[in-house]
Amino acid sequence: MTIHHLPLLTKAAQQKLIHEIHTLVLPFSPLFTPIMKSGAKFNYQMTCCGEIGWISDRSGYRYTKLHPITQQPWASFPPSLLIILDYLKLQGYIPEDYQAQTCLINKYLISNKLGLHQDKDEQNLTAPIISISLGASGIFQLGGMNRKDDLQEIILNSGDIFIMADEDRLRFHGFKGILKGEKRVNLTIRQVY
Ligand code: MD3
Ligand code: FE
Repeated sequence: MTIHHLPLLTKAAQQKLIHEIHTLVLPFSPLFTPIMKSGAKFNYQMTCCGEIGWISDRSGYRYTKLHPITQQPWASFPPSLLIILDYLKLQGYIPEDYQAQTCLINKYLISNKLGLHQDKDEQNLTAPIISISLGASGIFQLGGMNRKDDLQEIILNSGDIFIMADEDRLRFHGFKGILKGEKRVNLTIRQVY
């Protein structure tokens, strides 16, 4: 098993990160509601920062260099995020040569959820995935390699960093909903290629 669940960020660090997202990311790469190939809307809003970003629209899921609405490059990683990544490297949680190419920002309100899925739109399926939870606590579901495998429920609290590597990188997972509070922001950092 190569999963780390670290209650790492202090309240001050969480606030700093949220402030940077509000001032350095969202004005340039605004939140939007992705849609599926079918035309059905996802149940939450999202955006990205970094050299590329994950999007979903009527053409399907993919990584793009431009924000789908502004048609501009995605905002840069905010400084706090770069510092967190350096710390995770220094502590050996992620490899020294890890290249954080994108950070997906998902914003959930009460009753928003994300169905069970695998993350496999990336060319590189061996680089770890790093998730940072901010705001309301929520219930995360972690399954196995098959959709029908038993699900484990894990509470993600504000400031938690969750790292999936090696064989756990391809486990089914989803977000069941907010447990306490009104809005949750999840940052998912990936090396895509
Ligand atoms: C476990 N996001 O963006 S983050 C996603 O709460 C996504 O927004 C969820 O799943 C959210 O793709 C969960 C934690 C997470 C991310 C990727 C994983 C857990 C994972 C990949 C494999 C296993
Ligand atoms: Fe996922």
